[in-house]
Amino acid sequence: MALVFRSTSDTASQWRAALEKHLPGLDMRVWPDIGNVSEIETAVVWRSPPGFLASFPNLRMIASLGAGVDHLFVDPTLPRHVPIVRLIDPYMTEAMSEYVLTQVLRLHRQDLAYHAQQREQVWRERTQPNASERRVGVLGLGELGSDAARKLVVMGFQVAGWSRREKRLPGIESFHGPAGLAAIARLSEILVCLLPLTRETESVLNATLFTAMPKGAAIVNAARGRHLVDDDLIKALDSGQLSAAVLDVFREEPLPGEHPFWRHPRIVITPHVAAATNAQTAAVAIVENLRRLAAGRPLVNVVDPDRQY
Ligand code: NDP
Ligand code: OXD
Repeated sequence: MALVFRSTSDTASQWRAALEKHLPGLDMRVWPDIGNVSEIETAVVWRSPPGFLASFPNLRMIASLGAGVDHLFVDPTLPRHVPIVRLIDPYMTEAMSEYVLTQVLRLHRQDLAYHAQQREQVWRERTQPNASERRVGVLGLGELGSDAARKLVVMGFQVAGWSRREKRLPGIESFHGPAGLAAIARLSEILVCLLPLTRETESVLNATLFTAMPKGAAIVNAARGRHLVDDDLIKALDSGQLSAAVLDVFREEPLPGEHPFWRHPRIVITPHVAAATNAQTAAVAIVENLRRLAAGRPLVNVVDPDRQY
């Protein structure tokens, strides 16, 4: 069974070493040296161009090199009969929770405002609530969102979460469905987005949501750039409706030099690093599915193509 590997980052040699550690003798072909396309049965990809996956007539599994699979659904020729598996890696989950905790604590402790004061050499104490007085909302209670929400509870925050289906998680006030979105927005002083990008969640971070949030609230978007309506964010920050935004993901990446986010004093930018894929640990999840495929056993972490996540 030959495997084709194609990524936008230069990680093929790390992946070869990581996969061969578990599967010595693996026939891994790195694009563009892929040989006979009819020999390819599995594809391990990140942002492959439209048409690439459809070029393998005997494909039996598509594995995403990330947790998100929106990069696959933008391809109109995506072979719909081939199962898609996504990455669920405890290492990545921990990394995302570290990011969320870091950014929520920064916002909670008014780090941006103190940075601005430092630049102006202003010595002024700001009113500081405790975590137990701060309400944090998490959009998306999946692998990543539920871990981050749980750790925010441990930090003492009042935590609420939003999912598609109803959920019960200890210590977390849970909302679901379209009506639940307005409810969680109303109470979230800090709102973290960890949703998959689907036709239902695109542009969910918009003017209506920002208006529903408490005045002076802040957002953290570590999911996808297309969850956010960029102009709506700028307007909400400039009007004071929102006080700050931490953004790890953008509609266009790298973020173009002329984009107003770069220079906005109340926007913090990180370059899509919240939870980078780690070949060593992620290979374990991919190998598990390669073994299952070879043995004719059901795959795990399979994406529902209708839901797009
Ligand atoms: P999961 O599929 O495990 O979880 C998705 C969650 O979103 C679920 O709780 C799901 O609800 C909820 N959801 C989906 N659609 C809706 C909707 N229409 N309304 C309300 N809730 C909805 O995904 P992960 O937690 O593994 O990953 C989330 C995203 O994080 C990825 O898709 C990716 O885009 C992003 N990501 C970003 C990284 C970065 O470095 N910045 C790194 C890794 C991932 P339900 O539970 O009911 O199904
Ligand atoms: C992912 C990502 O989806 O890194 O894994 O964005």
